[in-house]
Amino acid sequence: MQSSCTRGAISLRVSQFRRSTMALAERHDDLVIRADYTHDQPLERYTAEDHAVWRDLFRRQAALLPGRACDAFLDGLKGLGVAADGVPDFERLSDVLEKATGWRIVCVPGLVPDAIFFGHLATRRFPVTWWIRKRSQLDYLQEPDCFHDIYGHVPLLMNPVFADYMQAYGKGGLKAAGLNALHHLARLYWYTVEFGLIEQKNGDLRIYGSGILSSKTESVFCLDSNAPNRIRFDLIRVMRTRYRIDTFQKSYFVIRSFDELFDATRPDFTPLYAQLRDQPDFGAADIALQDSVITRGTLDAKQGGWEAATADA
Ligand code: HBI
Ligand code: FE
Repeated sequence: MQSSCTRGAISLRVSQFRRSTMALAERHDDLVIRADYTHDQPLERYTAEDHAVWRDLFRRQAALLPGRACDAFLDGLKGLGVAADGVPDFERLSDVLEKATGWRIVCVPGLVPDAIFFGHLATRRFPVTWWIRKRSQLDYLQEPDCFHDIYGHVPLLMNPVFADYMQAYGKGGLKAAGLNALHHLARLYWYTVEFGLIEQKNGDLRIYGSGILSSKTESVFCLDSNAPNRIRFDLIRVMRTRYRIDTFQKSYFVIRSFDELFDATRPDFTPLYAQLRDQPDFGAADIALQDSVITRGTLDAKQGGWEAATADA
């Protein structure tokens, strides 16, 4: 089944984390990893094939995303100067990013524990996985790799409002962990940072979620298919909604601007978590009575035939 390339990133559970760190232990046997899980980017380890995989992934997305990705992403990508030619040097990108919004990239071996992840975001450091997928995994991969992390996430960190939202999310994560509410906050991350859509001023729907931006098939599906729901973003609604990691999304939530997102998440979430404790979850495909629906999806199991039709395109 085709799906976006990083579904495992956010659905991290302890067991999954152990499994992925064990796999990583073999891959990263002799890297010197610091207490905050960062290490130097081992630039010398990228093979010609690794660079070729980057190039192919980059070119595919570059052909698809004009007119589909939001302007802030396209501007950020251009501003960063990430090129098609191969896996970039994270330090060089960090220098450009830091001048724009004060963020830096830190290099990590893969998924890191929640507290570590949030700690980095809270201090404006974005953890980026050093390695890149194999050619056999071009379209599907459970863990984040450097193509997802750099191409999907970093361009939007060039946008000042989005940059502040990500830092606030990190601070919120540290707090949510103490309040036993991490699953609610993980849903917010999933439906915004990873799989969010935005309505631009001219009414066009565009992509800003990194899980979509780094996936060839989902970048088309999320806008063109009649299978999924597209629903206006509402903070509580999103935090009540379960998500699927094994298929294209059943529902996308649409913001009007990054300011809307940042403003919605500015208040203290402590009373919201108390409120959420008494409310049942929505399934990933459900429409709620109070939803402002932009498109109601057909939700048919074959996703409108779309997925099968384009899997190998
Ligand atoms: N670690 N490297 C990395 N990347 C992530 O996206 C990530 C992580 N650890 C935890 C995590 N995401 C999520 O569990 C939270 O956003 C909820
Ligand atoms: Fe991600």
